[in-house]
Amino acid sequence: MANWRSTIGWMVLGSSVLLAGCGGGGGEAGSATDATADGREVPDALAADTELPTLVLNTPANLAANLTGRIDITADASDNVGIAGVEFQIDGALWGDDDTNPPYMTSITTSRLTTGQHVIRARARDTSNNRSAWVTRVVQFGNDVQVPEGFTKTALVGGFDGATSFAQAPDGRIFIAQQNGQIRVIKNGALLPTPFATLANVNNEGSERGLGGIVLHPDFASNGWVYVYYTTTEGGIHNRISRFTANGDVAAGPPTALFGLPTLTTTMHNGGAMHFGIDGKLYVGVGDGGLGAPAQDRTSLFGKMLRLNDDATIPTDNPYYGTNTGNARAVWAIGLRNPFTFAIRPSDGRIHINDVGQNTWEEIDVGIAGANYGWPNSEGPDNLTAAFTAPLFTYRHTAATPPGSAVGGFIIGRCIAGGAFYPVGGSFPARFQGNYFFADFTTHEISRVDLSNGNAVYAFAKTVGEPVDLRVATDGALLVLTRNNIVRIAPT
Ligand SMILES: [Ca+2]
Ligand SMILES: [Ca+2]
Repeated sequence: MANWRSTIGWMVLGSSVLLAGCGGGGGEAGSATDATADGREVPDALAADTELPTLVLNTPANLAANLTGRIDITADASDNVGIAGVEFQIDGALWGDDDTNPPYMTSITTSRLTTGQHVIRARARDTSNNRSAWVTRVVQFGNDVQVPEGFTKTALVGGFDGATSFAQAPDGRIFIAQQNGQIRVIKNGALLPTPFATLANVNNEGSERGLGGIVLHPDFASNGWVYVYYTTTEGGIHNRISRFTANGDVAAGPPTALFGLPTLTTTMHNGGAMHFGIDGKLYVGVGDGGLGAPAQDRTSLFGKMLRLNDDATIPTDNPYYGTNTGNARAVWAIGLRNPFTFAIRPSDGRIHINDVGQNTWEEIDVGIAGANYGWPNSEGPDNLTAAFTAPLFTYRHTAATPPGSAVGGFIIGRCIAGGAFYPVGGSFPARFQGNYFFADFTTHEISRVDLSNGNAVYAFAKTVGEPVDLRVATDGALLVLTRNNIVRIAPT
């Protein structure tokens, strides 16, 4: 059927190409020659063809859902002179060679790519190498495919009790934070029986309090510093950043408390993610504590990204250093609900903040000093004003009507948790490099943002367990931390 439509389409368009070649069909052949400025006439063949070709993508339909089996991607193209070929892309990468003969088409067996959203594009090229704009179709593949063709997914290490965050040392060891306050170490692929440390006086009431974040100092190999973010009962229940020093595979002693956050009044939205920027500063995601409004108060530490020196003193170039006082001088960006995870791109320091949503939307925000991401006045694309920095990408909690038609397309979830930039030069194929990967705790899906193709988002993988964190490992694999194990995804 698809081929038939394409063929008929070409026949119609082929006629129009002929008509165009005949000077509009008037028989006058008026375009056979053109006058130059000095009155000489030159044949058309020597005049540059600057008119772009056009393309119509016939199948699949935009927002086609639950596609299974083999699907045809079919297009018609037309041009004032002639079509040289049509290029097809799937998820931002060329799919096969140019089709140089009508009917223009390619096909894909849907089971080759992960179940979920994919983006199909086509454009035409004329005989003078002019190209049409890309024509895009956002579609959803069905089946039950959990990694794309060419990748394998393996359960690396399990046995964790409520994991929340992880970090990898340059020597390959992986440090796991458990919500109950225990820090575990994976060495040579095995979970060591003796914990690195067990925090005293941890409060892990509700589903969100407890040990929520762990990060290693950039010079960990020489100083052994391990930072944790956890809810302590000491001095009133509040979140705290403390620092251990490693002695081999265990902590040398109790941690040093470095930075205290305000007393908590609910168990919700504790944040806890920590990473070092390429500026050597410690960035910290702090939730709104279930309170909402303080996220808009730049003098409150709730609902913020903080920026600290590695000894938890406050950098004097922070955006509110001069206007805030005390610990509030650490505020770096405001208007967040629960930035439970974020990521920093090693190549240039770009920051993506994953802010967990309340009513309708999950969002990825680009980290900017002094930015206001809107919460609780704004969530996702709703109620944005000029005062708020809009998300880079946002996806709904429930499907739109029709499915895929709202911002975020077919990506659905209720709790964004885990983000990682895949580096250029890593072991993944080129089309995955430079992408930003993020996970959703509730759907177990891992998607990727194609930053070089208009931030299009494609389904990448799905795990059995609930993802809480993502990391690109030292060997180039993508590691997914779930509540009870680490899943390793890498090219076969
Ligand atoms: Ca042309
Ligand atoms: Ca927002």
